[in-house]
Amino acid sequence: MTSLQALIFDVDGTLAETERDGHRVAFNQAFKAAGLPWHWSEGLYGVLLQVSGGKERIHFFIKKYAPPLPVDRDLDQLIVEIHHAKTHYYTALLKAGQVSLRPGIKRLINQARRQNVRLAIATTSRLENALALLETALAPDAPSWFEVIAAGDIVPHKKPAADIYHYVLDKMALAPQHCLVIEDTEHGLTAAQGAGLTTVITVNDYTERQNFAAAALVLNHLGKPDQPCQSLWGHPLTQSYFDLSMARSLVSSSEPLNASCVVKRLRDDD
Ligand code: XBP
Repeated sequence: MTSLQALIFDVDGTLAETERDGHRVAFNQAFKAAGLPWHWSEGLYGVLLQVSGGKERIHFFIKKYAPPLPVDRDLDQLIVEIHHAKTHYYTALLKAGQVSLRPGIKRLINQARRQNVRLAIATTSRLENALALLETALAPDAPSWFEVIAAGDIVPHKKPAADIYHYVLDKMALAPQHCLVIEDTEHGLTAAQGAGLTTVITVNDYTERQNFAAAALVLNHLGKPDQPCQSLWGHPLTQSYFDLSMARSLVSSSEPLNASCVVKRLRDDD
């Protein structure tokens, strides 16, 4: 039987809804500060999200939409500067407490820590952003709970390439069949699947229409006592939240999801 040894979390959209009111807002602040008349609306940002990584997203925007550009500037250098400023605005937003965790994230992480299930992060975003989110939304020492925090340019190819997940597996010296990934996008699923990892998807407004046929389970969120989750694809749920017993069932070859699980009572701080 295969045993669950680690949970690997994506960050943006999975740990917290960071894209629309976080990254997008910070990009717009950086454009304004650079004197550029660019604005990424919520709708446009949904299109731009098909490209992972902030610098790559700006490149894609310029190529696809040909916005006004300063004539006397090196484009690559300009993008690096905008992205640097954007990181500053984004982390300031997190530090101002603007972003909170999605339902059930804190509970699942706490349960994993209590049961010695190892934890890791695999994100396309910059390391500063991932650390700031963990520190502000989870706990000041939360980064130390994660054995590996793989972020941004640490690998040559961002999601949907599998590089970031191969990197995490390598660092943790784990085989993919002992891990479960929590993701929110098709790109993330493709990346995890490319590394042979079983994946649970928690959708959000930007990703709910994407193709998650390769996921083990698709939920609206992980669920918590006063906010039960719903299964959108995979297995019908017989409990109101996703927990380690379900994670174990998903990675185990001999234990399919138990349809007779009962709703459990959770502590409020879970
Ligand atoms: C989300 C992303 C990132 C952020 C921007 O990554 O695609 O590009 O939107 O991050 P993930 P940076 O879902 O893998 O966490 O500006 O720091 O690149």
